[in-house]
Amino acid sequence: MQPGERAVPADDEGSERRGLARLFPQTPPPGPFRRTFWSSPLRGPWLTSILGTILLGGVVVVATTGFLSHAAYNPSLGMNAIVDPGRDLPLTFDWPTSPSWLYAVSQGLHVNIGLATIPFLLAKLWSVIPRLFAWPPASTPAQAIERTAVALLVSSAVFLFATGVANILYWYPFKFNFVVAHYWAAAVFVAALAVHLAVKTPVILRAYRTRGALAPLRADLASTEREPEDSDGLVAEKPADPTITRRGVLAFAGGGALLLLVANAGQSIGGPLRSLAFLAPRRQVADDGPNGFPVNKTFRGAGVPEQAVGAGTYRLMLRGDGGERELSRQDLLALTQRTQSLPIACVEGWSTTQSWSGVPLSELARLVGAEEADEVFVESLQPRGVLRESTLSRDQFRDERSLLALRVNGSDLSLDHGFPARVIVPALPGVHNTKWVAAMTFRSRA
Ligand SMILES: Nc1nc2c(c(=O)[nH]1)N[C@H]1C(S)=C(S)[C@@H](COP(=O)(O)O)O[C@H]1N2
Ligand SMILES: [Mo]
Repeated sequence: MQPGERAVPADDEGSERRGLARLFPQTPPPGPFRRTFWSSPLRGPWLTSILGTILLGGVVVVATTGFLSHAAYNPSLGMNAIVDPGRDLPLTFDWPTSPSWLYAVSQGLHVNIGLATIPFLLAKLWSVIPRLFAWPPASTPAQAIERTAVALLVSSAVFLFATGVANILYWYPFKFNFVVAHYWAAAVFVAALAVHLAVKTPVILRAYRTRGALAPLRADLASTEREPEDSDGLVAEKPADPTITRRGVLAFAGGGALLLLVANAGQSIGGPLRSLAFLAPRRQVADDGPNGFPVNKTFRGAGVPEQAVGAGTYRLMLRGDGGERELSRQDLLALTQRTQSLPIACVEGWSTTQSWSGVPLSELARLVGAEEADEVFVESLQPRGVLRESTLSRDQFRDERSLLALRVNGSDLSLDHGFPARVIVPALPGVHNTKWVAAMTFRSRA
């Protein structure tokens, strides 16, 4: 008979097994529920601790920048928030306009560190997989609560990474709204992680204290032995011979992380690295002229009516407390022009810095006596979709670098980049740099 399959005489049952354990048959079901099924000699509290520590570093960066991105959308303004602001978490603040690269860096970290974290998440899950089949599933109510938190932690983590990767690939195989689901899953993840850390910190510290924080990495294959028996059941009862060292496991996961970084980071960093990013959807650009930088949604894709952008027909509608103005593109070109080097930084993690020229938004506010307005509501000629509008804060439209851009890199904007006019604001998420602007309404909040 195998250890862990010990059969206890029936009359012993009541006395030996207490609490919740009595709800389950004493003998574990066959297969993965038996401890002997898991035979890797590497598993144990130390290996799980080192993988967990690296993973923690990654998820702290990803969660922080994730909630920062939500704040950067200025969810309290207009319809910026798809997550209902009434039921939002109190985690937002006035998103600044400086430094202008703030959102590009924050969101670049979110996406790229997120990708690099995936191999460590998989390695960590592999290291604890016997726990998934622990028998009985819970013996005490405290254990049941802890295991529920772990179930929420694992499922929210898998959900967040899977939906995040799908989103950066512009692939939507699901019916629910990505932003809402990703946001609330993140809230569940952070809460479950807090419980998990509270429970596991003593276990981690004990593993580092007894085994040495890094000492087990020094063992070569011949001296790779299983960890001492633990109460969590991670250590194999009948270990097989090792086929890889513990440092080999870390190097394998680290190599995967590096590969994912090379495959994607170029579209966030730009320059020659962009073409190297072999898995990044925004690594290629259609032309190499002044408008040769990534396009998120094309003119055709957005369904902007062609006649609306013609020289004879295009009018920008400006509204403010001090009146209304209608301006043709010629009128706009006759106003103060300023040139600014500013990034477009998309929530999907790619960014690109270009030299934009156009009319300062503060100048447009002045034209309709709206310098003191609280916000400006921007609408596109694009007929449909949530991306056809955005609302900018007062600090954003009053920043002297904020432009209604008419030209880029010394040429007229291309149709795909928003001709006749588009918004460019420092540190603003790309999505709110509205293209094909039709109207701007400066307004005060009641
Ligand atoms: N009207 C309109 N404006 C838009 C979009 C859009 O789909 N429609 N896409 C936004 C998004 S998500 C980004 S990242 C930037 C990308 O600008 P680009 O296509 O010029 O690179 O434009 C923003 N402006
Ligand atoms: Mo975007």
